[in-house]
Amino acid sequence: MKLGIIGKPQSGKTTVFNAASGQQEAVGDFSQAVHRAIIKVPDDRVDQLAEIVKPKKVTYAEIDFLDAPGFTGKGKATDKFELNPEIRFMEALMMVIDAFSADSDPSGDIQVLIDEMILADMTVLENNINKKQKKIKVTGDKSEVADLELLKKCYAQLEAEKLLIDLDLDESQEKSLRGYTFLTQKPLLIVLNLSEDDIASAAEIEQKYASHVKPEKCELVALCGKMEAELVALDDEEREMFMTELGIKSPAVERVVQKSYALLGLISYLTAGDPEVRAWTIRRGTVAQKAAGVIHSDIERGFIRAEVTAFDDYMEHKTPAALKAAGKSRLEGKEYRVCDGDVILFRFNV
Ligand SMILES: Nc1nc2c(ncn2[C@@H]2O[C@H](COP(=O)(O)OP(=O)(O)O)[C@@H](O)[C@H]2O)c(=O)[nH]1
Ligand SMILES: [Mg+2]
Repeated sequence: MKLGIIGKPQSGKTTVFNAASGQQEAVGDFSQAVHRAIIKVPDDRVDQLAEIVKPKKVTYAEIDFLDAPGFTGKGKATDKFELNPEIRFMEALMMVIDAFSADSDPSGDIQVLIDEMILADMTVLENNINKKQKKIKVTGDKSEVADLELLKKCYAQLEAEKLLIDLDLDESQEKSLRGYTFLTQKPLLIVLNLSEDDIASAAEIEQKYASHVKPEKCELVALCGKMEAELVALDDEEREMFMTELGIKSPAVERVVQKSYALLGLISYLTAGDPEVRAWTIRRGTVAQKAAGVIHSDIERGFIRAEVTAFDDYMEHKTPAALKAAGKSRLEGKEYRVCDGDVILFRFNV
């Protein structure tokens, strides 16, 4: 999964990036430096499974994380407005909002950034609507008309200050829009970057902004990026002590990762082989044959069946033989919808 950070300059993007990735990139400067990292998705189930199987290798699900500045924070295009093109290829966006400085205005900033996203998408649409209109005029190609209508519908949506993700589209429409990589069509995770003094009231602050939350479209987390970045730089023992002192159970970045997962409708299934215990990322509702393709296209192509065990059953019976004896390991066909936490062994033939 690819997650890109956006936000006003000095809102704490790089700070949150550091906190989530364990990197130590310079913060507080106005450089337009681009940072990237791969984050492991913390998953208790992977750890527990590894304790039983004792594999040579343990692999968690991963998120590609990109900190690429480019928003003006003014809600409008300027001469300098230059969006990093990579941001367009992210599957979801994380919007970091300054809620720490004395004169912060989180609601205002959220609106300003959404305006900027809308504007960027309208620019792309204008260009493409013009091109298509010319093409239809010159070639008389009627097959492009439906596409043109769709682009116009998108434009009207944005003109009404609404997001493309809120449009009701059928599958073929979704598909024909995909190539434009519109910003407002991406799921959005809003991170309210709190001051140290507000850490204890993070939950209430999230409640206060709950109106922004739309399932599978927009999520919101409140955290203190600065404290989180300090936390991740400590060793395990120090971190435990520090967290107890502050009265927090787990670093907020773990919740960030989990919320981004939920936002994209992602789940993990697990494999528990001899060399490796591993979590694999799929979209909720993915069928077994497609899920196998995440491991290797050969397994998808040569799919025979999936031997599936629920995670809790695996923990109870512990070995494939015991699972079979207890009837807790089932054979599923290619149309089986994989569940979060399923432990799967694929049988295939190529
Ligand atoms: N008090 C406080 N300051 C923060 C927090 N997050 C970032 N800052 C400060 O805000 C400034 C800008 O941070 P930076 O991450 O570089 O912002 P960016 O321009 O969005 O990447 C730095 O001086 C940070 O130390 C926070 O959670 N609390
Ligand atoms: Mg930065």
